Amino acid sequence: MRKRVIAGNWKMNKTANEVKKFVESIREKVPASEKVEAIVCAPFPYLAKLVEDTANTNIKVAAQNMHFEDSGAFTGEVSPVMLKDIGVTHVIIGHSERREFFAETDNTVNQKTKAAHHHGLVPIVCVGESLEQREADETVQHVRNQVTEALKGLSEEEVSQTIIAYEPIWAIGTGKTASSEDANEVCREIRQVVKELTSEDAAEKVIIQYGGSVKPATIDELLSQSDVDGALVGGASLEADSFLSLVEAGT
Ligand code: G2H
Repeated sequence: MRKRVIAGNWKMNKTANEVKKFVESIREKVPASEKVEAIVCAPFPYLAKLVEDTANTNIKVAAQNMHFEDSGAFTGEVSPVMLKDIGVTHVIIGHSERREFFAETDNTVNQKTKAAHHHGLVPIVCVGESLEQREADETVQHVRNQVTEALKGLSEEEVSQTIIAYEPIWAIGTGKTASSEDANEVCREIRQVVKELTSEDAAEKVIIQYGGSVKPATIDELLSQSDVDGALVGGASLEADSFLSLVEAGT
């Protein structure tokens, strides 16, 4: 039985005071459960304090991006070594906003995914098609390619410990959610690619999330699908109550 993973991606939102209030209102309420893992993906300036403030709770802390190099002359970048050093456990890699606005490619996504594993961070690798690709019936091929490129050079164990987030670009922040059947179809396809690349065992273990306008009202149906193991949630993860009900849906 795979764990459900609910990750709140705050994107470029919140002040330090808002982060403090958010953590205060959820820290005792996130359930200790074998079934669900709760992660907050915060902007860099808040990560170290968040790790401190969530110690001995059931909340894990993730970064939203990182560089693949350990250190060096990369002004403005943050390395996996630094994230690990402060106690971050997960990192989002290749979110479509990074691919679109910050020139992330399948190649950088692959390098970052490998670097994350190398340093003991769990990568949450984002894939997903544009509206044009969906309308041209290219969704499956595009997502299969993205997954294949992202996982290149990873060991079977690393693949099985990767989280893959399927986020159709046309559903991100638009209020349009893929139907749970459509989401499941692509998630199933992702599991199939993982199986082809590695083994049935790795495919059974890999966590596949859906992301794109997930709300407390839509999460139950998504989680009832065979191949959707959780959600990567933006807008609806910003408010403590909403985030909590998303996590509770996974229990
Ligand atoms: C997709 C998602 C979080 P939202 O980007 O990764 O955001 O739930 O706001 O569509």
